[in-house]
Amino acid sequence: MTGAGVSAESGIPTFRDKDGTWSKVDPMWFASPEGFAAQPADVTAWYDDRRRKCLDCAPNAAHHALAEIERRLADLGGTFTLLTQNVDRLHHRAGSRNVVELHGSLHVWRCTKTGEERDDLPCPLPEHPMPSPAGGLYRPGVVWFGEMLPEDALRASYEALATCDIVMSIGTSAVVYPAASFVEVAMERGAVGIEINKDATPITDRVDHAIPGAAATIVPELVRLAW
Ligand code: BV8
Repeated sequence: MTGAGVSAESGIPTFRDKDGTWSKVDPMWFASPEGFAAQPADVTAWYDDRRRKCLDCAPNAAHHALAEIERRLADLGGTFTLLTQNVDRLHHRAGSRNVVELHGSLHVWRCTKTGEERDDLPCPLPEHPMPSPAGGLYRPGVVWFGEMLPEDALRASYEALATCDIVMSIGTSAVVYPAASFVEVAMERGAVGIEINKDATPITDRVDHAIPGAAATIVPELVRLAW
């Protein structure tokens, strides 16, 4: 499972590190249905700006190494499921195939009236907020606080957690639920738990192997040592 720390070395600010994405706005308000309802223009502009920055960034060595793990395990008849809290799609751009977007994507916009989703809207949007043809607005296609995660993403997650031999938590502060519970869900049934993160988190003392450091350094090293 990955978090914003995996994209940090691509130049995308994390959420909770100092100068992070959320040091500039109140996340519990901006990343919430109530915030969008009260300030649709500001919230739309904030997400549109983050989307533009993502498009200007490239996957880093951690993204590429995770895509390589998926390929190598497939060659051995194994499976690798990449659960990501990230909304930047850098894993897809690095070649990962079996990606589960737990919190949606900055590249998707959803009509508030019909639920229709688009990932082809111009960047930047011509106006904030962006009206939809059905007479609603296009809202960011991400999961806000207080919103359920997509059912298919939750199902794929719990299927992977129920069968994996190894569960890795990479670049996440492990504070946002239900994703923050995933490592322990897998470990409780016998998976080996590994954390790769710059700072200690609430799961650091609970995993089998806690490896402090930068994802773009450690994940490629993991691949080199394993193969
Ligand atoms: C839900 C999308 C049903 C939008 C985001 C149970 C207990 C307590 C609370 C709850 C609970 N269940 C639900 C809740 C409420 C809430 C929640 O968890 N609140 C927390 C804050 C306590 N959860 C929800 O509302 C979820 N919905 O469960 O529905 C429900 C609802 C209400 C009540 C009950 C049940 C929805 C959660 C999704 C919210 N949406 N974002 C957007 O992106 O704008 S969350 C946001 O945080 C992002 O998605 C982000 O991915 C996620 C986690 O952050 P991280 O990725 O971990 O990033 P962070 O900056 O925090 O950490 C980066 C880490 O990387 C750091 O540790 C750093 O050391 C490290 N790092 C930095 N650089 C590097 C590095 N590591 C390695 N290498 C580096 N180079």
